[in-house]
Amino acid sequence: MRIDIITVVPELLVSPFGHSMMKRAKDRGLLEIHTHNLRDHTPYKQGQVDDYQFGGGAGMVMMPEPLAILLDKLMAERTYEEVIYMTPDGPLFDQRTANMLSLRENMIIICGHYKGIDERIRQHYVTREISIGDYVLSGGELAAAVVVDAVGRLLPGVLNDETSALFDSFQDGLLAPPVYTRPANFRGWEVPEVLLCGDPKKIDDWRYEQSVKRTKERRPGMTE
Ligand code: 6GU
Repeated sequence: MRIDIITVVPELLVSPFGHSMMKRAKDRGLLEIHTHNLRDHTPYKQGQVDDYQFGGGAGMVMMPEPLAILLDKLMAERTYEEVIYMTPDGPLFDQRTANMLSLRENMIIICGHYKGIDERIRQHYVTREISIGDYVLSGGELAAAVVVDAVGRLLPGVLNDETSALFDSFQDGLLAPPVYTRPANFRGWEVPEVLLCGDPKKIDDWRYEQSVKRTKERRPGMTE
């Protein structure tokens, strides 16, 4: 999978992709991430990429021209399956969307800043908008990192135990059950006995019960 990220703060995207799962995905050639500094593509002086909004009001808007220039350049090099705009007013990101995006060959992700990007870019280039939750971040970069992580870990060969994504919270519409490791007795706090009984059916049943209980308590509405 190839992901091109358009940003005015490329520094924000260095660290999230340099470690652990994302590093493994890149090292194994399963995921290629290209970040593009929008300021390198503006026709305006001094790297200007934003301007005051028509109609007045506080806050700057990202101008259409630098974005269109960079998008045209990328789209002339290959066909992209998605042009995603990260924005708090987009549809909420969830596991279903992550699963779907993990099947794409490539995508462009635009990170907004200030008051966002000129509406005409949304109308004429963007194929999908994503918010990661109902709160406002100062820019789309951290949100893009969340999406890339959630999608990247689903690529075949990224997880060490390939089956483990199948048992993630949300994959079956339920939250994951509690997990325990050694020691069985830590400061007098015991691991549930059923996990030590060696009967896979009993253990599966217990985990399922716990998942349902957790989901009802923490995500009422998700089980209905
Ligand atoms: Cl995608 N961008 C920004 N700036 N804030 C957000 C967001 C995105 N998702 C939630 N808050």
